[in-house]
Amino acid sequence: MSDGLVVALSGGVGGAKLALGLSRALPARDLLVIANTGDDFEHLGLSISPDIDTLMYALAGVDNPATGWGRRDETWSFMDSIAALGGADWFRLGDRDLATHVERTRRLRAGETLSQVTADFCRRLGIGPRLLPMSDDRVRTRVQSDGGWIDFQDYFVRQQCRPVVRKLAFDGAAAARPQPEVLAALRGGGLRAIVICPSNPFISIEPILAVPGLRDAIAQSGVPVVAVSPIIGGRAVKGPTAKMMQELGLEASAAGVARHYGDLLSVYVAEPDDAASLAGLRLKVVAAPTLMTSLADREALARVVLDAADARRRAA
Ligand code: FO1
Repeated sequence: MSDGLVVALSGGVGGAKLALGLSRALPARDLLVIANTGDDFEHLGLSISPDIDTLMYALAGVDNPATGWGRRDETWSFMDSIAALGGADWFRLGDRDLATHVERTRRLRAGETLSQVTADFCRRLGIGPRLLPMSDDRVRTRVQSDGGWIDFQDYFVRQQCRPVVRKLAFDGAAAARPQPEVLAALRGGGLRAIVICPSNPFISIEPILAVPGLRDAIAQSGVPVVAVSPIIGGRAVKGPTAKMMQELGLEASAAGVARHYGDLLSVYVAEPDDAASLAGLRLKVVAAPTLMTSLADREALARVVLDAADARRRAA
């Protein structure tokens, strides 16, 4: 008997930890993960989808535990050879990971959709839950800094998030069609909860919400929308979230993130110390440890999220 479908929105590393926790707390058929594709880019002639791959490797248990992205037990012969040839080596592509990009690029050129490629890769990796892109259409996150507009991976990796972020844009989002299965899942019956994983709200979750139809489908789903704060004590667990919030003139705190999501949220899960600062918000706040270092942490936080959603539904 299914308790209903859980739909999780996620970007890369931080979100993937909770997605893995959810995959261990739920039957495979009861979890659908929507991946951000705004980070995607063409590099060395390859179509690269970092957040899809980070989620895929995490769900398959083949992720690199040190970095959170790319594969474990990696070798770097390709990168060494590319550098020797004067090619770009700032975006590290391991030899095992390279196969994913080469085969995805080949299939996309052959006319497959990103969803079809992702579903087949997940099947071959033995992943049970559904992992789908937010859209099969091209969406590209761009960062406006003092020197002009920068492509996302150039900002995030090549320039290591140093540029000051003045504005973000999601090129193509307005014309992008929501991935059909994703939209059907959000609009269909049988939903239990919608989870916003602790990814960067601005560069990982916002692009998903910018795809026409998705934010409304979430807002009108009639089920609890539970977000986990990506900020602990004013600092992002990983990545540029806090720095970006300051640069965007927002309060870099758990409360600042909750305010950013606004009335989309029903429940917000944050560290006990941060939960106190959230008291003023008209939002159900659940205090819990949100730092996920072990697999047990990932599962525990997933259960906190699911329990909070179920409690919310009973109270409604
Ligand atoms: N992030 C880095 O900071 N440095 C890298 O060299 C790098 C390579 C890379 C390769 C494949 C992949 O799927 C992700 C990779 N990432 C790298 C992470 C990626 O830039 C970010 O995870 C997302 O785009 C933001 O969440």
